[in-house]
Amino acid sequence: MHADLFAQVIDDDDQVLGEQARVLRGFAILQAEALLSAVDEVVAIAPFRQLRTPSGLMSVAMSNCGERGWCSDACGYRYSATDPDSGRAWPAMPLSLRDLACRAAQAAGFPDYRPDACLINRYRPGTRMGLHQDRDEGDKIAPIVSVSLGIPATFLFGGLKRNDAIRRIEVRHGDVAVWGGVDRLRYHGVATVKRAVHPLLGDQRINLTFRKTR
Ligand code: MD3
Ligand code: FE
Repeated sequence: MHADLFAQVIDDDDQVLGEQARVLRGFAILQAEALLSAVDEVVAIAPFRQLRTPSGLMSVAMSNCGERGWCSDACGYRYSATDPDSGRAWPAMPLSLRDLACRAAQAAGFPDYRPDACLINRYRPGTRMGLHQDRDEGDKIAPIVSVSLGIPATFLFGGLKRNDAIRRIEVRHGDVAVWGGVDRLRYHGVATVKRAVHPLLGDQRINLTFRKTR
């Protein structure tokens, strides 16, 4: 058990994906259980739901915390200060989540990170996220920080144009990806998640993405 944990923390070097894009292997592993309790508190107030987009229902289930949350319906995408399902403000961003995101951003070369939103994505085997850019945020230079928890997945990591070559990056429980600056608008996605079981999350993968939306 502890041998495996060390293997993940030490053996796998941090991965440089671009000039300003990194995967910090195992960066969140020691905080994972605290992060998941914080997520439980958020989703007790703002439950996971599958959003509709102009192109159909998403297979990923989502929630948000922070000042604003990412929303989608048949009309399009936007950030909203309120949860459209409850009409109330999104739950505040728990300090444990915010602190982890800021430390990861700093470790990847982005000091003074001030995320105002955290999108929480839940994947089950068979779930995927198609290739897209994150461009609904007002700030397109500040990094996005992504924390992977639970069963593994494959990030699809492309370029600034949809047709650029795509690298496949395996991400596991505790890995944190940070991309900002010149790499901020790269196309990316998540390949269909394979069947697996994780001791803390069963057949789920939870991904947290921290954003600066204004
Ligand atoms: C971009 N979520 O919610 S970011 C999203 O796993 C979203 O749920 C992904 O894309 C998820 O908008 C996490 C995937 C990713 C990874 C590395 C990147 C995007 C990247 C590196 C550079 C640019
Ligand atoms: Fe994205």
